[in-house]
Amino acid sequence: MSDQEDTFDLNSLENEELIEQVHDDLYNGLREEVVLATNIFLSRGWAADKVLNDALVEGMRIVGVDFRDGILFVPEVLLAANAMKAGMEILRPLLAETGVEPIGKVVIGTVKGDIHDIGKNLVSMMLEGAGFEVINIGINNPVENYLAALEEHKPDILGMSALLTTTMPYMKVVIDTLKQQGLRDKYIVLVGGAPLNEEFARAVGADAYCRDAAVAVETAKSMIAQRRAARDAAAAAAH
Ligand code: B1M
Repeated sequence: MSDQEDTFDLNSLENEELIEQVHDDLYNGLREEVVLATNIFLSRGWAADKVLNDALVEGMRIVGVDFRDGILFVPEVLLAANAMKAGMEILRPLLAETGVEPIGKVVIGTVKGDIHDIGKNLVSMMLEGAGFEVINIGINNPVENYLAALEEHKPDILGMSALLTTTMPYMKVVIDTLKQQGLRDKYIVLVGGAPLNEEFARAVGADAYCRDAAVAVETAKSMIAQRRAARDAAAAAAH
Protein backbone atom coordinates (compact mmCIF):
# COMPACT_ATOMS: atom_id res chain seq x y z
CA MET A 1 0.00 0.00 0.00
CA SER A 2 1.33 3.47 -0.84
CA ASP A 3 1.81 6.21 1.75
CA GLN A 4 -1.08 8.12 0.24
CA GLU A 5 -3.42 5.18 0.62
CA ASP A 6 -2.23 4.70 4.23
CA THR A 7 -2.91 8.37 4.92
CA PHE A 8 -6.32 8.14 3.38
CA ASP A 9 -7.20 4.98 5.29
CA LEU A 10 -6.24 6.30 8.72
CA ASN A 11 -7.86 9.67 8.10
CA SER A 12 -11.12 8.04 7.15
CA LEU A 13 -11.43 6.29 10.53
CA GLU A 14 -13.66 7.63 13.31
CA ASN A 15 -11.85 8.42 16.56
CA GLU A 16 -12.80 5.15 18.26
CA GLU A 17 -11.66 3.11 15.26
CA LEU A 18 -8.49 5.12 14.98
CA ILE A 19 -7.70 4.47 18.66
CA GLU A 20 -8.04 0.73 18.07
CA GLN A 21 -5.97 1.01 14.92
CA VAL A 22 -3.14 2.82 16.70
CA HIS A 23 -3.15 0.14 19.41
CA ASP A 24 -2.80 -2.49 16.66
CA ASP A 25 -0.12 -0.47 14.86
CA LEU A 26 1.84 -0.03 18.08
CA TYR A 27 1.50 -3.74 18.77
CA ASN A 28 2.87 -4.45 15.31
CA GLY A 29 5.68 -1.91 15.69
CA LEU A 30 4.50 0.21 12.76
CA ARG A 31 6.33 3.43 13.50
CA GLU A 32 5.13 5.48 10.53
CA GLU A 33 1.50 4.57 11.12
CA VAL A 34 1.76 5.50 14.80
CA VAL A 35 3.27 8.86 13.84
CA LEU A 36 0.54 9.41 11.30
CA ALA A 37 -2.25 8.53 13.73
CA THR A 38 -0.73 10.78 16.42
CA ASN A 39 -0.76 13.68 13.96
CA ILE A 40 -4.31 12.94 12.89
CA PHE A 41 -5.54 13.06 16.50
CA LEU A 42 -3.79 16.39 17.00
CA SER A 43 -5.29 17.74 13.77
CA ARG A 44 -8.71 16.75 15.13
CA GLY A 45 -8.10 18.96 18.13
CA TRP A 46 -7.23 16.30 20.69
CA ALA A 47 -5.09 17.50 23.59
CA ALA A 48 -1.57 16.06 23.59
CA ASP A 49 -2.05 14.34 26.96
CA LYS A 50 -5.22 12.63 25.72
CA VAL A 51 -3.43 11.31 22.63
CA LEU A 52 -0.59 10.15 24.87
CA ASN A 53 -2.78 8.32 27.36
CA ASP A 54 -5.57 6.94 25.19
CA ALA A 55 -3.50 6.01 22.15
CA LEU A 56 0.12 5.41 23.15
CA VAL A 57 0.19 4.46 26.84
CA GLU A 58 -2.86 2.20 26.51
CA GLY A 59 -1.33 0.58 23.40
CA MET A 60 1.89 -0.13 25.28
CA ARG A 61 -0.10 -1.57 28.18
CA ILE A 62 -1.58 -4.13 25.80
CA VAL A 63 1.90 -4.95 24.48
CA GLY A 64 3.07 -5.45 28.08
CA VAL A 65 0.33 -7.96 28.82
CA ASP A 66 1.23 -10.11 25.80
CA PHE A 67 4.95 -9.79 26.57
CA ARG A 68 4.26 -11.06 30.09
CA ASP A 69 2.19 -13.94 28.72
CA GLY A 70 4.88 -15.04 26.27
CA ILE A 71 2.87 -14.05 23.17
CA LEU A 72 5.27 -11.26 22.22
CA PHE A 73 9.07 -11.44 22.50
CA VAL A 74 11.88 -8.89 22.89
CA PRO A 75 12.32 -8.05 19.16
CA GLU A 76 8.61 -7.33 18.73
CA VAL A 77 8.47 -5.31 21.95
CA LEU A 78 11.48 -3.28 20.82
CA LEU A 79 9.68 -2.39 17.61
CA ALA A 80 6.61 -1.42 19.61
CA ALA A 81 8.78 0.70 21.91
CA ASN A 82 10.34 2.46 18.93
CA ALA A 83 6.93 3.20 17.48
CA MET A 84 5.79 4.55 20.84
CA LYS A 85 8.87 6.76 21.12
CA ALA A 86 8.22 8.20 17.65
CA GLY A 87 4.70 9.16 18.74
CA MET A 88 6.02 10.61 22.00
CA GLU A 89 8.52 12.77 20.11
CA ILE A 90 5.65 14.49 18.30
CA LEU A 91 3.88 15.16 21.58
CA ARG A 92 6.97 16.28 23.50
CA PRO A 93 6.97 19.97 22.43
CA LEU A 94 3.24 20.22 22.99
CA LEU A 95 3.46 18.77 26.48
CA ALA A 96 6.35 21.09 27.27
CA GLU A 97 4.58 24.26 26.06
CA THR A 98 4.32 26.31 29.23
CA GLY A 99 6.45 29.37 28.65
CA VAL A 100 6.96 29.91 32.37
CA GLU A 101 10.13 30.09 34.47
CA PRO A 102 11.29 26.66 35.66
CA ILE A 103 9.65 25.84 38.99
CA GLY A 104 12.44 23.45 39.93
CA LYS A 105 15.18 21.26 38.56
CA VAL A 106 15.12 17.47 38.26
CA VAL A 107 17.86 14.95 37.45
CA ILE A 108 16.30 11.66 36.36
CA GLY A 109 17.68 8.34 35.13
CA THR A 110 17.07 4.60 34.95
CA VAL A 111 19.24 2.57 37.33
CA LYS A 112 22.19 0.35 36.53
CA GLY A 113 21.35 -2.91 34.74
CA ASP A 114 18.06 -1.56 33.41
CA ILE A 115 17.50 -0.27 29.89
CA HIS A 116 13.77 0.49 30.09
CA ASP A 117 13.28 4.17 29.38
CA ILE A 118 9.81 4.80 28.00
CA GLY A 119 8.20 5.50 31.38
CA LYS A 120 11.13 7.62 32.55
CA ASN A 121 11.03 9.65 29.33
CA LEU A 122 7.32 10.13 29.76
CA VAL A 123 7.85 11.38 33.31
CA SER A 124 10.55 13.75 32.00
CA MET A 125 8.22 15.10 29.35
CA MET A 126 5.37 15.63 31.81
CA LEU A 127 7.69 17.35 34.29
CA GLU A 128 8.94 19.64 31.51
CA GLY A 129 5.34 20.31 30.58
CA ALA A 130 4.62 21.29 34.18
CA GLY A 131 7.48 23.82 34.13
CA PHE A 132 10.43 21.86 35.54
CA GLU A 133 13.90 21.91 34.04
CA VAL A 134 14.76 18.24 33.50
CA ILE A 135 18.16 16.67 33.05
CA ASN A 136 17.52 13.18 31.73
CA ILE A 137 20.65 11.07 32.17
CA GLY A 138 19.35 8.05 30.30
CA ILE A 139 19.52 4.35 31.15
CA ASN A 140 21.79 1.88 32.94
CA ASN A 141 23.19 4.45 35.37
CA PRO A 142 25.70 3.39 38.04
CA VAL A 143 25.78 5.47 41.20
CA GLU A 144 28.73 7.50 39.84
CA ASN A 145 26.53 8.87 37.04
CA TYR A 146 23.91 10.06 39.48
CA LEU A 147 26.53 11.69 41.71
CA ALA A 148 28.16 13.44 38.77
CA ALA A 149 24.83 14.76 37.50
CA LEU A 150 23.82 15.98 40.98
CA GLU A 151 27.15 17.74 41.38
CA GLU A 152 26.96 19.33 37.94
CA HIS A 153 23.30 20.38 37.85
CA LYS A 154 22.46 20.90 41.53
CA PRO A 155 18.80 19.92 41.14
CA ASP A 156 16.01 20.05 43.71
CA ILE A 157 14.95 16.51 42.88
CA LEU A 158 16.61 13.21 42.02
CA GLY A 159 14.31 10.82 40.14
CA MET A 160 15.12 7.16 39.61
CA SER A 161 13.33 4.61 37.46
CA ALA A 162 13.48 0.79 37.47
CA LEU A 163 11.28 -1.67 35.61
CA LEU A 164 12.87 -4.93 36.74
CA THR A 165 12.58 -6.59 40.11
CA THR A 166 16.29 -7.37 39.77
CA THR A 167 17.32 -3.72 39.29
CA MET A 168 15.01 -1.93 41.71
CA PRO A 169 17.25 -2.69 44.75
CA TYR A 170 19.94 -0.58 43.09
CA MET A 171 17.98 2.50 44.15
CA LYS A 172 19.04 1.71 47.71
CA VAL A 173 22.69 1.65 46.60
CA VAL A 174 22.31 5.18 45.23
CA ILE A 175 20.44 6.49 48.29
CA ASP A 176 22.87 4.84 50.72
CA THR A 177 25.78 6.40 48.86
CA LEU A 178 24.14 9.82 49.15
CA LYS A 179 23.75 9.22 52.89
CA GLN A 180 27.38 8.13 53.26
CA GLN A 181 28.54 11.27 51.49
CA GLY A 182 26.29 13.53 53.60
CA LEU A 183 24.28 14.53 50.53
CA ARG A 184 20.96 12.81 51.13
CA ASP A 185 19.16 15.80 52.66
CA LYS A 186 20.12 18.11 49.82
CA TYR A 187 17.71 16.41 47.43
CA ILE A 188 14.14 15.23 47.26
CA VAL A 189 14.40 11.62 46.03
CA LEU A 190 11.45 10.31 44.00
CA VAL A 191 11.30 6.78 42.62
CA GLY A 192 9.06 5.07 40.08
CA GLY A 193 8.61 2.08 37.83
CA ALA A 194 6.00 -0.64 37.44
CA PRO A 195 7.31 -3.14 40.04
CA LEU A 196 7.75 -0.56 42.84
CA ASN A 197 5.31 0.50 45.52
CA GLU A 198 5.15 2.88 48.46
CA GLU A 199 6.47 0.34 50.92
CA PHE A 200 9.52 -0.27 48.74
CA ALA A 201 10.16 3.47 48.42
CA ARG A 202 10.05 3.86 52.20
CA ALA A 203 12.30 0.83 52.69
CA VAL A 204 15.03 2.17 50.40
CA GLY A 205 14.86 5.64 51.95
CA ALA A 206 13.24 7.57 49.09
CA ASP A 207 10.94 10.51 49.82
CA ALA A 208 8.11 9.18 47.68
CA TYR A 209 6.97 6.58 45.18
CA CYS A 210 5.30 7.89 42.02
CA ARG A 211 2.80 5.50 40.47
CA ASP A 212 2.74 7.32 37.14
CA ALA A 213 3.83 10.48 35.38
CA ALA A 214 0.90 12.55 36.63
CA VAL A 215 1.62 11.54 40.23
CA ALA A 216 5.31 12.32 39.65
CA VAL A 217 4.41 15.88 38.62
CA GLU A 218 2.05 16.41 41.56
CA THR A 219 4.53 14.95 44.03
CA ALA A 220 7.41 16.99 42.65
CA LYS A 221 5.38 20.20 42.91
CA SER A 222 4.09 19.58 46.41
CA MET A 223 7.43 18.42 47.82
CA ILE A 224 9.28 21.41 46.40
CA ALA A 225 6.62 23.73 47.84
CA GLN A 226 6.90 22.04 51.27
CA ARG A 227 10.67 22.22 51.24
CA ARG A 228 10.69 25.89 50.25
CA ALA A 229 8.11 26.74 52.90
CA ALA A 230 10.21 24.96 55.55
CA ARG A 231 13.33 26.86 54.43
CA ASP A 232 11.47 30.19 54.49
CA ALA A 233 10.14 29.44 57.96
CA ALA A 234 13.64 28.51 59.20
CA ALA A 235 15.10 31.70 57.68
CA ALA A 236 12.37 33.83 59.29
CA ALA A 237 12.95 32.17 62.68
CA ALA A 238 16.69 32.87 62.42
CA HIS A 239 16.09 36.65 62.09
CO1 B1M B 1 10.98 -5.38 29.45
N1 B1M B 1 10.20 -6.20 31.05
N2 B1M B 1 12.51 -6.60 29.59
N3 B1M B 1 11.53 -4.61 27.78
N4 B1M B 1 9.29 -4.57 29.38
C1 B1M B 1 8.99 -5.59 31.58
C2 B1M B 1 9.33 -4.53 32.61
C3 B1M B 1 8.25 -6.85 32.21
C4 B1M B 1 7.29 -6.50 33.38
C5 B1M B 1 7.54 -7.61 31.07
C6 B1M B 1 6.73 -8.77 31.56
O1 B1M B 1 7.28 -9.82 31.83
N5 B1M B 1 5.45 -8.59 31.64
C7 B1M B 1 9.46 -7.74 32.65
C8 B1M B 1 9.99 -7.51 34.05
C9 B1M B 1 9.63 -8.64 34.98
C10 B1M B 1 10.21 -8.45 36.33
O2 B1M B 1 11.19 -7.80 36.56
N6 B1M B 1 9.54 -9.05 37.27
C11 B1M B 1 10.48 -7.37 31.58
C12 B1M B 1 11.61 -8.16 31.26
C13 B1M B 1 11.71 -9.52 31.95
C14 B1M B 1 12.60 -7.75 30.35
C15 B1M B 1 13.88 -8.48 29.94
C16 B1M B 1 14.64 -9.15 31.10
C17 B1M B 1 13.47 -9.49 28.84
C18 B1M B 1 14.59 -10.38 28.35
O3 B1M B 1 15.57 -9.92 27.88
N7 B1M B 1 14.31 -11.64 28.50
C19 B1M B 1 14.72 -7.36 29.29
C20 B1M B 1 15.58 -6.60 30.32
C21 B1M B 1 16.52 -5.62 29.69
C22 B1M B 1 17.20 -4.76 30.75
O4 B1M B 1 16.63 -3.75 31.16
N8 B1M B 1 18.37 -5.14 31.18
C23 B1M B 1 13.61 -6.47 28.79
C24 B1M B 1 13.73 -5.69 27.65
C25 B1M B 1 12.71 -4.87 27.16
C26 B1M B 1 12.80 -4.15 25.83
C27 B1M B 1 14.20 -3.63 25.50
C28 B1M B 1 12.34 -5.10 24.76
C29 B1M B 1 11.71 -3.05 26.01
C30 B1M B 1 12.26 -1.71 26.58
C31 B1M B 1 12.39 -0.65 25.52
C32 B1M B 1 12.61 0.69 26.14
O5 B1M B 1 12.21 1.02 27.25
N9 B1M B 1 13.30 1.51 25.39
C33 B1M B 1 10.83 -3.65 27.09
C34 B1M B 1 9.50 -3.21 27.38
C35 B1M B 1 8.92 -2.18 26.44
C36 B1M B 1 8.76 -3.71 28.48
C37 B1M B 1 7.28 -3.49 28.82
C38 B1M B 1 6.47 -4.32 27.84
C39 B1M B 1 6.74 -2.09 28.77
C40 B1M B 1 7.46 -1.08 29.66
C41 B1M B 1 6.96 0.27 29.32
O6 B1M B 1 7.56 0.98 28.54
N10 B1M B 1 5.74 0.61 29.82
C42 B1M B 1 7.22 -4.02 30.31
C43 B1M B 1 5.88 -4.61 30.69
C44 B1M B 1 5.07 -3.66 31.56
O7 B1M B 1 5.60 -2.81 32.26
N11 B1M B 1 3.80 -3.85 31.55
C45 B1M B 1 8.44 -4.85 30.41
C46 B1M B 1 5.05 1.85 29.48
C47 B1M B 1 5.51 2.96 30.44
C48 B1M B 1 4.72 4.23 30.09
O8 B1M B 1 5.16 2.58 31.76
O9 B1M B 1 7.58 2.13 32.37
O10 B1M B 1 5.72 1.58 34.01
P1 B1M B 1 6.27 2.44 32.93
O11 B1M B 1 6.36 3.93 33.50
C49 B1M B 1 5.30 4.58 34.19
C50 B1M B 1 5.35 4.37 35.71
O12 B1M B 1 5.95 3.16 36.11
C51 B1M B 1 6.02 5.59 36.24
O13 B1M B 1 5.56 6.59 35.35
C52 B1M B 1 5.58 6.07 34.02
C53 B1M B 1 4.59 6.82 33.18
O14 B1M B 1 3.29 6.82 33.72
N12 B1M B 1 7.48 5.69 36.30
C54 B1M B 1 8.09 6.64 37.06
C55 B1M B 1 8.44 5.01 35.66
N13 B1M B 1 9.64 5.46 35.97
C56 B1M B 1 9.47 6.48 36.83
C57 B1M B 1 10.40 7.31 37.47
C58 B1M B 1 9.93 8.28 38.32
C59 B1M B 1 8.55 8.44 38.55
C60 B1M B 1 7.62 7.60 37.92
O15 B1M B 1 10.86 9.07 38.91
C61 B1M B 1 10.45 10.14 39.66
